[in-house]
Amino acid sequence: MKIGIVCYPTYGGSGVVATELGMGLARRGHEIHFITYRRPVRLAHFHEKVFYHEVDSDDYPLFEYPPYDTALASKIVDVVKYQNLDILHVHYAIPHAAVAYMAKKILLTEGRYLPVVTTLHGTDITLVGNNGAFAPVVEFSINKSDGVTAVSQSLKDDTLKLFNIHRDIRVIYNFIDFERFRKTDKEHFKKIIAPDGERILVHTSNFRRVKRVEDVVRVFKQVRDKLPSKLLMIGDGPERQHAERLCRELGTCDDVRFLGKQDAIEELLAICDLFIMPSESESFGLAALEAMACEVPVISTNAGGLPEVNIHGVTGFLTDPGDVDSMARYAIQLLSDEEMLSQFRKNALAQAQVFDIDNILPDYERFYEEVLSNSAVKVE
Ligand code: GMT
Repeated sequence: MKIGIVCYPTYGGSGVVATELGMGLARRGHEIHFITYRRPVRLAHFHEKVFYHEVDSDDYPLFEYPPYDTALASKIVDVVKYQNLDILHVHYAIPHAAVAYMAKKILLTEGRYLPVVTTLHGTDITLVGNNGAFAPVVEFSINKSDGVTAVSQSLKDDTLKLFNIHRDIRVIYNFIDFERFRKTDKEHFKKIIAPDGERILVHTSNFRRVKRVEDVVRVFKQVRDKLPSKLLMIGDGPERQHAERLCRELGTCDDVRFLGKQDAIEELLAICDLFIMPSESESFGLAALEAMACEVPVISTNAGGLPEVNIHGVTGFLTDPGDVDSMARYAIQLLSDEEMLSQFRKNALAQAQVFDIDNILPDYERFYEEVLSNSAVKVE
């Protein structure tokens, strides 16, 4: 198949999933055309079946806000026509699903039907999408897509609850590539971070409010009061400065390292003992899955789709959002019991294997085929 992929090219989970999906589909013989405003961060290597089309929206003095949506729609029309795409897969509803609808309408005037698949990732529904500023367009463009997927059952349920949707939504989970995410021996590196054999806790995110990063610091403070330990904070975003300030207030700075954005996250996860994800809302929790694939158990909240990934008492523990004391209690329990920790590491890996890229990618292929066979040319 010739597949167009539209996504955010940044460090966000939706862009990561879109890029890994495209690369995986290319390895399976499909021709993939990424259409974005910048080369996606994980699109690092050349592949003969992968193409990248950059959207450039000209800066003109009249525009206070450059009309990106218009530029993207024009680019989609151009790529579909000249690369002869079979299907377009857009990731994150805003604005991609609406833009895809516009491109589809333009192509219809030329007698060409473009089947569009929209994948809902989380905040496009739970935080941003149901905000009055976007809701009518999100609802309309979900209903107008030829196929819609959600990354967890929880996100599907939320979508049906928050919007008036009269079409099916298929759950296709996030996935993990074990070629990259697996535990490797990084003992030398571990000695630098934890020279006296301290336990290593880790958090990775885009440090947005929804991630509750200050809870990570508070949990760590309680753990470190009981056990020699270190904390790695990976990623960057608006809440980072608050977390750093809190470290100073709590006197934990010597044991906390803010590493900023990192490309080789798997190398850092390889030395960690426990992943903390205290999110207020989380449709799936790809970062937790990446940790589990590297045999790192997870303490997370029970928000959104997290219980579909992290199994309480098996691969880690779940608490209500904001329940820092329970998170700390579970962390101390797990990190002070070598046998339990080792069992949880194995369980985490086994659960991560359910989401192996080789299991999930065929679901997308089958879904594309279904959508293609259901798509009939219709001019509205
Ligand atoms: O906030 C993020 O984690 C980024 C965000 C995105 O859309 O870029 O991630 C969402 O999509 C990921 C991939 O499907 C999911 O694994 C994350 O759980 C989801 N984030 C939230 O729901 C907050």
